[in-house]
Amino acid sequence: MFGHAPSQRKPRRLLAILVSVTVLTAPLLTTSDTASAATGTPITGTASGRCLDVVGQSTASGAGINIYDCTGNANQAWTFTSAGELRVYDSPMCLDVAGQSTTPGAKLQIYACNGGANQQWKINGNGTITGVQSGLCLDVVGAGTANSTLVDLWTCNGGANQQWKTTAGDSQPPSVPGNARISDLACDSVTFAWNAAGDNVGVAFYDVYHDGQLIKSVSGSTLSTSLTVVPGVTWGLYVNARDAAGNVSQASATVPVTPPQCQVDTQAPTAPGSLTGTVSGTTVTLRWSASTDNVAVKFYDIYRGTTRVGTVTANGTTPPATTFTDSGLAANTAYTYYVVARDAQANVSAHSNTVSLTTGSACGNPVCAVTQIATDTDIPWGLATLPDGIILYNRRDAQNIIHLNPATGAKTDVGTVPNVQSTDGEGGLTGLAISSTYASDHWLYIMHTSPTDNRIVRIKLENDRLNTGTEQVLLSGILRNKFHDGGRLRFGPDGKLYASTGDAQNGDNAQNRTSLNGKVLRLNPDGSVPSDNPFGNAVWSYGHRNPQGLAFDSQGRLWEQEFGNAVMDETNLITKGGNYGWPACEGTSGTCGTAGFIAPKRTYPTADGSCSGIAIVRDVLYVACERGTRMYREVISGSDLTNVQTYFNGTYGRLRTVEPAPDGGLWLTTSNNGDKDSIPNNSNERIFHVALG
Ligand SMILES: [Ca+2]
Ligand SMILES: [Ca+2]
Ligand SMILES: [Ca+2]
Ligand SMILES: [Ca+2]
Repeated sequence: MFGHAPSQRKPRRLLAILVSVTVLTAPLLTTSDTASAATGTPITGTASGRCLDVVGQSTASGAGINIYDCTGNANQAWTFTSAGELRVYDSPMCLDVAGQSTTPGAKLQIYACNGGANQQWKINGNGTITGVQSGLCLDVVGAGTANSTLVDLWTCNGGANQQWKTTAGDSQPPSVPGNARISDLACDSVTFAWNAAGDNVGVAFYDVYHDGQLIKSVSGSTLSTSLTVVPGVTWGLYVNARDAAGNVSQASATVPVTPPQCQVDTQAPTAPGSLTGTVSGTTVTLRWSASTDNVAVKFYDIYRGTTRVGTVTANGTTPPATTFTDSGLAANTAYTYYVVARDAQANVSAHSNTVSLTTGSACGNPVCAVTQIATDTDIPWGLATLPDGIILYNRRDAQNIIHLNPATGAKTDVGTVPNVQSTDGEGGLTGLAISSTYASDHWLYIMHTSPTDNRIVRIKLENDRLNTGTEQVLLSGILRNKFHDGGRLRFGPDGKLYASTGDAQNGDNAQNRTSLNGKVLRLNPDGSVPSDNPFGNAVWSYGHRNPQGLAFDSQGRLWEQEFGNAVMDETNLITKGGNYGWPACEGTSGTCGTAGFIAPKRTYPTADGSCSGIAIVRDVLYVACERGTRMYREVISGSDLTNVQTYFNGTYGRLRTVEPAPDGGLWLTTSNNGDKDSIPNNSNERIFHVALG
């Protein structure tokens, strides 16, 4: 009866790899048992988690239909055709209602495809599959969930035994929800609404986000929802449509919202007291006593002379710290400091007392002098150093690459990268890496968003100009979205090119090893897939949400930095084929105990983190954080990160990219303005050199 023998056919995965890794189609085809690769995709019962299955793997007309453990075998591989058929097997048979019955309880079978109305089906946005002739639902008999429970037709009743998840016939995402808008803005709530998106099958859900963070998902019939918001805090709201097959639309336009305060507060905090400081080499550490406020102290601003050099921030209901470290000062120099307190409504206290401190004769600290080497009106993203010490960096929204002499600050535009399109969010011209054999081949490796996808290309830099005629697309088809576009490139000591890709705002992509999204990818320099990759495609590790940092330590191990959703971010030590848990697990929050999930080496509350780039110098990890407006220094000790220290907290604002500099120090870039839009040159950013002790 069952006949579910071990696979007589290759798993479907092979086919999906061939589709998703476009550059590799030919080589794999020649080495694979393509004749036995089943076409089609599974149809999974929501209640049972089991697959719609032809009983006994029979290919004979009249063979029945049941649910069974998903095997990837050909008797579970369905193709939804434009005629509304659900075909199975390579010599196709059709899902068929026996005797053309339209009565509840009608038997399902396979039968030679004949175009009959009893072989036509509708895959609905609510997860049901209905017969066109009968209007009845595909139904697991008796709401059973066990292997070999038969499937028949029954009156649609909304039961979970009538809901199916399938990508059969639907790889087409919904259209973009239109006219995103807000109304009824109050201090702690707002109504967010949009126009319905279209889809070839039906919109199953709308996913509502702010700034890359999923707030909630609502049903496909819902076109407005009330959101809880934070008084005084600006969010960018948007919505994506998702169909039952898991295809996610591009995002709506972003609607900014800044709720008013619930109660007006005009009373400033008390002045911070008892400011003292200690000096170690060229580093000053300040301490003071806490201020009080009628509501709450939210920030302390630290001034050196008359310049604000840092801000420490409250985290939820935890008050801000009362200490600050000012690093990278000049030697033998006197500095004066004071501190002020601020509440959430910008009431500023009187100054604390002032302290004067004189630095030592030399930097004896891990982090020494910070020198600004350039400014930019766009977002510096990928940054790399050429063999001659010249910096190249990508301008994310302006879409060009700049040649920067760090000694003089002189900048030259080496050219615009073709076919770049930002996403009114995080996409654009992102990762940059230089060929390990650059002196002879002049290749620049570039990751960017295009109008259709994210992709990795290489272009030769010749005579200090991008020769766009040499462009080669190494890997395309990495899904894009407004946020979660990943974007970092890094060559490993093994000569392979590693890339970090976001989940394109669809967590299912991260666990799908045939998807290029939510991954660390690994390619040969010519874009082909290394023969020792774990899954036969470009995927090196999976279960990632939005990784934007990659760096190798002295043992050749790969470290990765990844944005979480609303709870925590993470630093991971990447292993071949590893599963890092997203979307079930965010950092150490959620369903993280699942066998095979690899835990992060360190997590960060998103308010203290939201870190993008990482660099490793002498086995110390440096982490550049955006929302956390700081750089972490973390010592790699064995497989752990120890002696974690925070630098530049609020001194330079949001930090994007940190890279090793040729002199043993770091390059460090900011990302303060215009980094959530597609508008070029609306930023005011800085590039620093950081000397390390
Ligand atoms: Ca669709
Ligand atoms: Ca107050
Ligand atoms: Ca993880
Ligand atoms: Ca911009």
